[in-house]
Amino acid sequence: MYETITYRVENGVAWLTLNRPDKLNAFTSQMNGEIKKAIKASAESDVVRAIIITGEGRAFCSGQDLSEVDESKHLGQVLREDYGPMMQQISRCEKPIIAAVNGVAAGAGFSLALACDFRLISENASFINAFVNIGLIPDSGNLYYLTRIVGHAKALELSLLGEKVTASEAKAIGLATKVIGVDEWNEQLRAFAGNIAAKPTKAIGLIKRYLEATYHLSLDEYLTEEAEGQRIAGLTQDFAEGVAAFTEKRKAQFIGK
Ligand code: T3D
Repeated sequence: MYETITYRVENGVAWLTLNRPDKLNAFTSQMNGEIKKAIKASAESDVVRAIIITGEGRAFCSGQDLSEVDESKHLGQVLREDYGPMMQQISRCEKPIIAAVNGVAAGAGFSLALACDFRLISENASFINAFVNIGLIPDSGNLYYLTRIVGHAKALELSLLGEKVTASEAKAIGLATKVIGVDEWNEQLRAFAGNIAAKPTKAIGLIKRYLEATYHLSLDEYLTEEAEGQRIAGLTQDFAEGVAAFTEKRKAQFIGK
């Protein structure tokens, strides 16, 4: 079913592992399609409440496979047909998505990590906005997210210099949610994903949607939209459970509905 990634669901968490370690998990068109298929399956699943994207071997993802050039398409077409839809799918997914950055994330691999909701990074991880090193501009939503995450000046610096950002630098500039030691990697990743998967999933989806809307709407428009979002949240079983648990002074057991 999948050849360039592996996909499994464990305890409400979908694990998407990019699986071309010899090429540092560089994107081929096939891998691009399989990631989108797995994200769609996770988004539509009744049991999945959090998604982890990670890489096999020593890298997270080295971006577009530079040995696979489709002569029949120009790069704009590749972005419109392959990468753009992936970034839209991640943005519109109403479940939390964690980039578990186990090693280097370069080019569109960096963009993929930026588009996710959290970046848990190994102490061995690094980021490279490698596009400028081969004469391209950062793509796949890279500048859109990078500016929001680290601010204009830092985004410009990383994009123009194309140099390696170490894990500790990434943490210092706000790129990483958390830096995890190699020995604790699996345990901490599972704990983080388990914690977010146990939260009220519908509310999380709405928070993602409305936070994004703040960038496009006027305050008046936003307040109207926000009221609709809260109407929806207020109808969930998790809201009823949250209030009951508070009143009864116990921990809430959310079911994601
Ligand atoms: O269609 C379009 O092109 C538009 C879309 C563009 C989106 C993009 O992502 S453009 C940016 C593409 N990515 C890059 O430019 C990064 C290229 N890779 C690197 O700069 C370095 O490999 C790294 C800094 C990521 C890691 O360096 P290092 O020294 O740890 O490893 P390495 O020795 O360079 O790589 C190991 C192997 O992976 C090597 O193969 P070999 O010699 O052992 O057979 C290398 O060729 C291969 N590899 C690494 N990255 C890619 C790759 N092969 C194909 N494509 C790659 N992106």
